[in-house]
Amino acid sequence: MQRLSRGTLGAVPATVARPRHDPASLSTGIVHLGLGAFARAHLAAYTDPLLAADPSWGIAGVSLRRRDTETALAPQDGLYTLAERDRSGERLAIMAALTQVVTGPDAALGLLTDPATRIATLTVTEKAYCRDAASGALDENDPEIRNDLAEPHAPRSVPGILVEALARRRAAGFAPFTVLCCDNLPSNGQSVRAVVARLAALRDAALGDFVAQSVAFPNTMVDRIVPATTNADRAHIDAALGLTDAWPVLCESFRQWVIEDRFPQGRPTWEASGAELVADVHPYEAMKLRLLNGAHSSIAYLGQLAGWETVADAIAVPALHQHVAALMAESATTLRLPSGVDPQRYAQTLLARFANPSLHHRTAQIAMDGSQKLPQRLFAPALDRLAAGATAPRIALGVAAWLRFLKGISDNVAPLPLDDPHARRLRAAATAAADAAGLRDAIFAMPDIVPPALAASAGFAASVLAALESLAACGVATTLLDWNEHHR
Ligand code: CS2
Repeated sequence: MQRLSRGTLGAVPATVARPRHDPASLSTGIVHLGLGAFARAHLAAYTDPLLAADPSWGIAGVSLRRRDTETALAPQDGLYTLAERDRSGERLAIMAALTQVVTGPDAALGLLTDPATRIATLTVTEKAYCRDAASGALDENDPEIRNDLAEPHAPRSVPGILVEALARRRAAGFAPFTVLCCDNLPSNGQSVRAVVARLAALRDAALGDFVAQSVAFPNTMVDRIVPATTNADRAHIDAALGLTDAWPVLCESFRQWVIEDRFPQGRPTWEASGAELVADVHPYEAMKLRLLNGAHSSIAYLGQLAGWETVADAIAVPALHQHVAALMAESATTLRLPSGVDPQRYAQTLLARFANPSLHHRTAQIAMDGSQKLPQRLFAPALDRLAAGATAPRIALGVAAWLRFLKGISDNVAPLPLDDPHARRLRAAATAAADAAGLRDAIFAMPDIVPPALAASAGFAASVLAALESLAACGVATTLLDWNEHHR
């Protein structure tokens, strides 16, 4: 079979949507760091239809470490298939928004210092920002950050690469690019600004002031469920195309992008693709992180313990469905909702999206990097509930499931691998704990992960302990029934 590429685009069947622009006409206006499946299903999908009108917003994609994306997509001229799946079926489209696909910090610096680059977009996952997860401050002890302070011109971390690129542009008299974080961090623009400005200031006070004053870091809320591509997906797409596509991306048809409109160097007209450009992203972002992602993480840990492989498998269990709905209702009380949004409708839509049977979104995928995700997904709404004098039993169950997951043994005594930047420390503490209280106390004593104010709440600690003891004694299924009966 021939490979998908510019030269074979003509062979793509008419049932597959093709780009309306000539891929060869593009120039690079955006440099994207972290070219994973999510960015290819979200940023690229919003940008692709705009390129016929303005080909100067092509995206150069950079993978910072692994060469596998470049190996897959460079021979395809950056083209790949996007498959949107829902209950009504599957729609395929060839995406042609990438001008090039490269690997490594040097390649990133080369692109970021090109004066034609006006926006640097990022989906590098939470841990790549080298933040202290609980406080959000730059982790100055992170080995990569120490490296980037010692060798500022050969950076390895994401903050280090951004600082060095901004410093080189400043020295050359080029305007800085806008930094658009598309990761699920709280106040993501502000959060990234804090770590980048701090690292710049540690290098040189004037550079720190420049980053803080002259670089725009708009906040955004990004949303689309994009499971990792499997070999079965590849085979399916190849058969549909009649061409080989080494790395297609599958996703749900739903998508949402809310962006703070602050782009001093201009931006694509993303609103023409359905993005919402607003003055204040926070209400959208908190709603999404606490309701969608908070539910996702809870489902992931409960699902891993119970042996539910995918989100759809888990949400099909009535007791879990009921628990997730109650969890969303609990967390929703902490939100300042965006105007015009009905939280119940939003929650219903989420439950329907989770039930999408064609996505095969694995609970193991979502369970990764819990130490980086739970602060904004579960700990923050729990703290807000406590501050309002309320309890948080549904959130406590998700936290307990995570704690038990850290021990690495499912209800059926299957091993559960731990993929987390703090895996060694977390697993060691969880394994050493003699009982449920010891497990909770050991992890709650890590202030860079669990906010001390939450750990110090006797009521929350008691809820977590009750959930942990129930999970240990009766497993996930019975605990859910019990929670649904006792925490209405
Ligand atoms: C998920 C997210 O893997 C995870 O942690 O919760 O990737 C989620 O699918 C997206 O944020 C949906 O927009």
